[in-house]
Amino acid sequence: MTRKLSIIGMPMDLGQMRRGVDMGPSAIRYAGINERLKPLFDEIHDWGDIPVGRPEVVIDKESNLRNLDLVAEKSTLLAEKVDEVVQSGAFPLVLGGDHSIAIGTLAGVSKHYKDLGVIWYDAHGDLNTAETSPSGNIHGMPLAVSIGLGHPLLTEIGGYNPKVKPENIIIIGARSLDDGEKELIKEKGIKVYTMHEIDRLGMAKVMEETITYLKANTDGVHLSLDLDGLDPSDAPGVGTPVIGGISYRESHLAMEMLEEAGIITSAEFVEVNPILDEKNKTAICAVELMGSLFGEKLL
Ligand code: NNH
Ligand code: MN
Ligand code: MN
Ligand code: MN
Repeated sequence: MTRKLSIIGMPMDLGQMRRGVDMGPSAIRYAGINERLKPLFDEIHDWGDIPVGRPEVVIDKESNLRNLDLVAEKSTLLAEKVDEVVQSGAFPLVLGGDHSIAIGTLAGVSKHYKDLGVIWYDAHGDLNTAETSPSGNIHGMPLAVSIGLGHPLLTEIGGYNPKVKPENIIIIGARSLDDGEKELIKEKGIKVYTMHEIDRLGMAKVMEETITYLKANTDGVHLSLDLDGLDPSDAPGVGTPVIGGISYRESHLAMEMLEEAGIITSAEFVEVNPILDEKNKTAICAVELMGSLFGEKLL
């Protein structure tokens, strides 16, 4: 079977307030994604960017959902493209953009699976709703949207809802959870490996458990990797850095174990903000992690 990769850029910064993350796809391409992944696939097609433009930001104080209409509109475009890519038999790799882009990615991917698993690699839970969000920023909400919680303009993208079952989600790297998110995690029984578990068990054990669980319970797995899951010393170019994160080496191990297990069926790398970065370090880190995820070997 020919191994095909489709790259889709989603230059959207509307899910939060720090502009610059819209340049993430450019920064990741500049870091050499195409050349790096070329030896690992039979075919790579880079579709370029979904047209997001640079619309004026709108703050809807009443709904506590910043840029709701625009995020919904642009996410729908992404969902359609991702859907098309999955149908074509290629692996969809989406480059962000802030994490609100996951709403569109999951809307495009999840209809192709009965039981989609999600690995949410992030310092944050992204499980807020308008009611619990401290910021009104939609990039703090995509995982809640994927389980059907949030504004219908977001949860209904793609015409079906929910996209993911709470029991099919595993969050890795959490160390900054809002009160409402903590409650939701308990209420829905969402599995979370916080930094505490990663320190205590080690990344190898965390990934073994994650892989065993997802293999047994899902028929496809989406990896949503927020670069702020890593420690800011390894990935400084992110809008909301949180100290005490997953290391560069632990992250490579995680990607290598996922590759060995062969369970990942779609992926996105988000929150790369070159304006806040140091010599494109974070985009380079993203590309290196992709190398491990798609089968680059040390020897
Ligand atoms: N939890 C905060 C919020 O809802 C921060 C979310 N920021 C992120 N998430 N970068 O990954 O606004
Ligand atoms: Mn996130
Ligand atoms: Mn985050
Ligand atoms: Mn490696």
